Amino acid sequence: MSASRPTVLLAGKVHPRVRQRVEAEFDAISIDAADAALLDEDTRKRIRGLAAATAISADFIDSMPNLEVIANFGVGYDAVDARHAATRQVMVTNTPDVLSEEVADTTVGLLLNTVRELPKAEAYLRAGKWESNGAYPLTSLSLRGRTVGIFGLGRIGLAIARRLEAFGLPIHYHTRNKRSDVAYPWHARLVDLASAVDTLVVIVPGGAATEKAVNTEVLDALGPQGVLISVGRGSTIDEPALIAALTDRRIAAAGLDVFAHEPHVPQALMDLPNACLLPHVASASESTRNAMADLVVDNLEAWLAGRPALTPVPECAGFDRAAS
Ligand code: A2R
Repeated sequence: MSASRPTVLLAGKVHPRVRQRVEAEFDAISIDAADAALLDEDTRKRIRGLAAATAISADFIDSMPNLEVIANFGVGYDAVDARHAATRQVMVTNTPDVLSEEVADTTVGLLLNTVRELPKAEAYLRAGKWESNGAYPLTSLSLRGRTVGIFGLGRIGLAIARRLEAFGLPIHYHTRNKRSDVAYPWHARLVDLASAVDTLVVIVPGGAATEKAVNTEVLDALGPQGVLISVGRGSTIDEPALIAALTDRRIAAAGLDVFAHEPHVPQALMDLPNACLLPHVASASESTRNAMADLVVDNLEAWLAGRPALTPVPECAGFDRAAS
């Protein structure tokens, strides 16, 4: 330990670039899980910064009396108790913007894969069936003629909307607050958005306010031609309700990159031919994950050097560095 180097805790499976930079720039300590029992009291008192790649509870925050900043890897920080951190004047940062375009690209790919069955068509070719059985069957679904509803028109939602607009598709959206900078029709209720469209893209944050928001009522409003694409958080979808709707063909298909209990994916979903499933890869390119890693460490560096955080979460946006 060096007196001039603040102590930073690496908790969970941190990205290698976060680890490398934190070890080079700070007095680094690593633990596999965010569990206070893994640290002795003296160590807990030394910790001023935390690079988080796992859930961070209020108790864990309280176990470190001199903690000043929690830098979350990812734009979604529902696993960090930011409200509690804020009451203790602990800054929480996330990694917005640097992943928006990548996630939007992946979302369009997932949508196309879901309606045009491209992964299945490739598997058909690789299995030699093109040669033995002839052409892959025509897909019952198409992107043509669809109307898209975006649930969550924030940074990523807007990047998705702009792409799908270029595909010639009308866009509607639902958020709590109507945006004044877009002309897309806004729906005050999610169920009304689902009724107005046949393709629903879910890109809201996780947490209590959105938990199981996409339920039976919303899926039935989407209807039998409906396609659900979920790229925000698995907690936002009522998974059993979705499985039932796909099984009964009350909606046509779903493309999912996120799940309620990752990395577990219910067998019932895996068995469904009308579900297109990805292992939470929307932002998972080397370049985008490196940019996220850099933003994590840049936030730690800034805050621990007495400068404002680069990307504070809204709960901590008003913190005055000089006052904390
Ligand atoms: O509701 P608003 O006006 O705050 O709009 C935000 C919307 N949103 C919601 N809409 C309906 N009901 C809610 N309870 C609700 N909570 C939030 O989601 C806004 O339009 C959007 C979030 O946008 P951003 O904060 O810019 O987040 P970003 O960067 O687009 O990422 C979204 C999520 C992350 O939280 C991760 O879970 C995932 O994408 O990667």
